[in-house]
Amino acid sequence: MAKEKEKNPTNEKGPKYSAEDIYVLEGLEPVRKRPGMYIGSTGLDGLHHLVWEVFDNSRDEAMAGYANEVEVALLPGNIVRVADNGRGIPVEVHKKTKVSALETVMTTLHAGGKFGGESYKVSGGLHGVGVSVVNALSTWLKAEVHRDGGKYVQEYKIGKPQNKVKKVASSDKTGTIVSFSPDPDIFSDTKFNFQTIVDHLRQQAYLVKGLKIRIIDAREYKGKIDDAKVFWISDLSLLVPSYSFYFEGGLLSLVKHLNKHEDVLHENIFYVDKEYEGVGVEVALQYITDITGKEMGFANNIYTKEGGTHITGFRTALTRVLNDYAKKNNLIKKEANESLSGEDVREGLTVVVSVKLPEIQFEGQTKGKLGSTEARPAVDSVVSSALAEFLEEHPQDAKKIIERCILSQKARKAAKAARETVLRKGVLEGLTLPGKLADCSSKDAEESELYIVEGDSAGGSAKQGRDRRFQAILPLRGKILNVERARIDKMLSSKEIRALVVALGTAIADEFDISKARYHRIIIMTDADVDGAHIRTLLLTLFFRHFPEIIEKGYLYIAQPPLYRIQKGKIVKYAYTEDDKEKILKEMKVEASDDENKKLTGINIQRYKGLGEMNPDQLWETTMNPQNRLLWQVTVQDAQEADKVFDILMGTDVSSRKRFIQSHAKSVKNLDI
Ligand code: 0RA
Repeated sequence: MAKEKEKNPTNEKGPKYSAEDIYVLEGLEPVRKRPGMYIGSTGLDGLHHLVWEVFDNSRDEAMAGYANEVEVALLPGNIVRVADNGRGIPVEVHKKTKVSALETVMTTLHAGGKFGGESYKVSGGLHGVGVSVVNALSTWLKAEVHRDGGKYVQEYKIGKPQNKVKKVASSDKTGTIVSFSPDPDIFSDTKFNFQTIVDHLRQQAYLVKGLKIRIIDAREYKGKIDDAKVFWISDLSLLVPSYSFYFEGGLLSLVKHLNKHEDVLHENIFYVDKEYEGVGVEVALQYITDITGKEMGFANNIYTKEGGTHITGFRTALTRVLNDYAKKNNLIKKEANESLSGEDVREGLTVVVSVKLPEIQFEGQTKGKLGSTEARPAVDSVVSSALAEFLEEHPQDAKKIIERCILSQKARKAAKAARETVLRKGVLEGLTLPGKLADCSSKDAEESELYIVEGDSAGGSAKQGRDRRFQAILPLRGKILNVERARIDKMLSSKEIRALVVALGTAIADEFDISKARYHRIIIMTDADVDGAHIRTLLLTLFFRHFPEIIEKGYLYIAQPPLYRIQKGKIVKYAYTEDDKEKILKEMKVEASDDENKKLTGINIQRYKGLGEMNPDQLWETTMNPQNRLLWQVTVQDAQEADKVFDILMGTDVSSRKRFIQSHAKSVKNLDI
């Protein structure tokens, strides 16, 4: 998402105020002038930021121990309504400003949360800017406070109060309800994405254990919604989409959820939630048998995708505690270089680390990295003692974990040795070009093309149909590609992949040299079906992981074979998409028909099921001849995407693989993977 370019002249996080200055009124005009500075962007990210901002205030009230329920409802008229059962924002008239505290909070920049000073004030990170910013960017906002036996209401338009805070009814409840409608003059798109909201709030529910979060999508509800009558929208029992999240176990529940479809190595999940010198530290972890784990960090409930000091503290503690335990129990030898490395102890680990800090600092390219130095010793200390205790109390689990780490270490050592052997200078270069490769006669890489073709039969057609001057063909059998992608030695133990690496000419890993590439066009040619998509995904992943420069240079392509051959008399046309087919048929003056492979008014439509069905001439004509062919240049993003779906396609979780293939079958056909 594009971020605003302007920089705040005084401070990264906004103008700096001391505690006394907070009562100096500042209008909301700066917010409307430079919304991006306060909410990141005026696109969809910024729009949803409004919801997070209002939600965060209610969530903080819950974290301070005063609320346990928050309800977020999308209402007709593009209204978002957030209700909590906390203390209610104070409404009494403020000494200095002579206006209601509620009005001050709603109309003053940076006034949010400055009242309850001693409470755990954790919102604020990148954009914890206060609800007044939401008010400034809304055409309409209504604040409703239930406290001291009354219900108090104030409404605003573009941040300006429309009435004094007034008591409109008596109430036996306490809490705050904020409803707002985003200003279309500010946002390029004001349509909220329900799924985005659900996903974000589910994550928040894991991060704040014991908090009940309800999300209701009543935007399409046709009847009247009289929300003044109820505190919770759910009391109206509307038949609309809704979700409820409540996780008693906090991060323990999250790790359980993340490992739901995994084969777990040990039953007990390690969990700790403790404070250390003013820093809250919550950590949960569990190993899985697969090598791909997950490591997630949060700081003040904000996801830190680039890690930071909390993650560093965790890693240090994990490595030290596991080594100490292993040595103490004679599971590894005490002398040096038997120690488990950080990589050894993190293989197959699912862990979530969440810290709560009174002051928070972010750094890194996208401000996704925690910089606060106090998080590191806090997490290190809390995890060190709690994890040591966990291992003592669960010797069975401990044994499995250490054994697994030792196995990772052995595999890593073996991989390193194998890699050194394989890569020993000259080994790959010394190999002759693979027998399966039908090379081109040109030695000029710039004009040379390598077709990587699925299957021997299609490979045969391609060899016959090609222009041998500049086109080389390497047939690959897909199944053999199905190897462990993370390990270079295992990968190179596949004859097929070794052949590919030798053909490419670039070598691999430390020896990789793009200038030695033998072809500047490397073209993946697979069938337009699910198997073809699978093999293409494997190859994309292989290039993404081990030959990223080839992709960056723009050398990698995907061939697009036609789906149909359409013939009328002497005219033959090829359709590469369903749209193409419609167009061609229209030109040939027939309506599209489902009656494929039948002659309709002298028109013959042949559907290609695989490359193998094409004779060499047709393959040349449709897919290899530079004059006619359609090539898709692979971008790093395409490959990254493939790498992501790789786990789904190759992982042990058969049901999600099936679901993926079913839901993507169509796009796979269009190479839209
Ligand atoms: C400061 C003080 C008090 C309540 C709140 C803030 C508060 C703010 C929001 C925003 C959304 N929901 C909220 N709930 C509470 C109360 C101080 C007191 O009563 O002593």
